[in-house]
Amino acid sequence: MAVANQIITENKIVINWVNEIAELCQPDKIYYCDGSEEEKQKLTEEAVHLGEVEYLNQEKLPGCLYSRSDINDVARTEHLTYICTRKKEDAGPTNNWLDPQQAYQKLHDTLRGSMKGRTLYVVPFIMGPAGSPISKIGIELTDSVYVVLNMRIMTRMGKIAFDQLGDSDDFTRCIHGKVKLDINHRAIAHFPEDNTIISVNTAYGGNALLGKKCLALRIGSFLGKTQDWMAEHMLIIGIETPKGDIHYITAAFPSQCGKTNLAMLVPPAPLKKLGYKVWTVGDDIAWLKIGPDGRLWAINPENGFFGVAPGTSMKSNPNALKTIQKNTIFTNVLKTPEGTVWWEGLDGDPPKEGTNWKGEPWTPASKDKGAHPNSRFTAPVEQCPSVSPEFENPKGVPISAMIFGGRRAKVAPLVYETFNWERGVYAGATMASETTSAATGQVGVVRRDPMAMLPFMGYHVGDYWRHWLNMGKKIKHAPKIFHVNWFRKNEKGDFIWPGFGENLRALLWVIERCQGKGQAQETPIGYVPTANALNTEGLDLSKADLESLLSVDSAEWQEELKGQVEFFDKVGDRCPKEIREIHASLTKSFA
Ligand code: OXD
Ligand code: MN
Repeated sequence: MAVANQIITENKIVINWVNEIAELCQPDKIYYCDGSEEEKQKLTEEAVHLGEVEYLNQEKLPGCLYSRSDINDVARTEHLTYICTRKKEDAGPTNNWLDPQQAYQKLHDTLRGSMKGRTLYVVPFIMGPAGSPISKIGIELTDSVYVVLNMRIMTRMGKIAFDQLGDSDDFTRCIHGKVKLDINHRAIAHFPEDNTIISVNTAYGGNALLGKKCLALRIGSFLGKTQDWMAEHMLIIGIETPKGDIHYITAAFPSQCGKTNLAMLVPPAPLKKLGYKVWTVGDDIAWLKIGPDGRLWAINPENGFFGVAPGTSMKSNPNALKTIQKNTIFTNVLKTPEGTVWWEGLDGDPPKEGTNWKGEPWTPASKDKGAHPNSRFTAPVEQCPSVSPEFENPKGVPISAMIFGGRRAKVAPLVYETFNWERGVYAGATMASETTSAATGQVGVVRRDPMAMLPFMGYHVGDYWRHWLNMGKKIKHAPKIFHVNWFRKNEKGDFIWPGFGENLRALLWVIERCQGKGQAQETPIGYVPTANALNTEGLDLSKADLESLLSVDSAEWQEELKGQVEFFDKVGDRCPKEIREIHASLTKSFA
């Protein structure tokens, strides 16, 4: 097989593996990515030539590219995502399982000869800052130049990764083949026991940028269990107080609950005036490890944002809009005749015409949406105006608080502090979100999504909860664990809490509690702020609204507890006894 450039590593294990996969896939060429600027230019030209991307208006959006995916390949396909552990029971009841032997055979058959006429790109990458004791190396072999261009934004990609790897074999083997983008033969398969991922017949980011969900969460969570660390679906922010000290918080929310918005939060005017600032470390994934000081330290393994475009506006997320003005890849949004982009929910009037995500002519009168609801931007973290000065720190940042949250019209109060680590794990394990009518046609259907990891746990959910409980015993100075709910509604069905930047007000109480301050009242689920403990200056919020936001209603919680136990039954024998015990104790408290 011809190698199109220099082989930029001497690692024999890597070279042999690349050759083995090339032998199987039969590409015309093998290309080793070095991650340089020149290479970026060259690969962009190649991608334009192949029709995988188009240039946008380079005056208005310098360095920005546009891509449209196959219309059957626009989102993660959870039903085609597999955890291939040797024992079926180790994948657990929330994952699809395939026998590893059979899966390798089937996927190798799919890949055989599938890269004829194409180039096989070798993409070495680091998840996490270079040289970090928490970071990991992956190497993705892909026949998609779109994937390469995205990976170069989303990870520290190129020679830097080979340099960190040296001659070690400690890297995740990631194989991605577009094949025919055939949904009927699509599979995203994880082999946690072999540190290997194979993804075929897809090019959608969440399925094909293998560093993200596949490595950083599914394989990462498995490695974390065996190596005493944690891979979580969490944003990381630093909140700077007027005194200048910075408190770092991680937060897990299910999809569509505003994680990226919270990660880039702009303080509302009265809090900004007081001197509060928010720093962005990550918007989607946190890797957490116990530091020599006994605290939990976090890095963002990613180097870019792969954010949902629709709904991103100056109101919801001004920092995201500022981040994506250059060097960004837009996928499946609307393209205007002048080569700019648009999506539903962006500020201002829609363009008079454009080409929609399917490549069809579009006007505001069209029945179809201009941008696909899951259309995305891929942008470098370093371009974010609120990027934390600690973003590249190999040590990571020390975590004071961890937050779980869901979308609940009732039940969960605006914010509460759990009594201890175990109770915090319980709050995460029982996380739930209500579906919206837009998504399912049914309002208020509660879906359990433990720790927002339901589709991302690389092993049995019960063992994952056990790992959380074990970690609590090992962390000397564990973060406090909180739960938030920005989505409570009044009888009229309107949101009570204003949300967006105002969420900082609840986070300030969280920080106060970490400092042993912040007034609270005790309830069976934990400590809830007293009505005067939250800074509500300048908010249009009546006393009754505030009381309702902070209420913990016995009847609602009795119902909630019934729903929780249904999920524990599904988890089965491996549901930790501590979880069952807390459930029993809560049931008693609310009786
Ligand atoms: C997700 C994402 O699907 O971050 O959670 O893309
Ligand atoms: Mn996510």
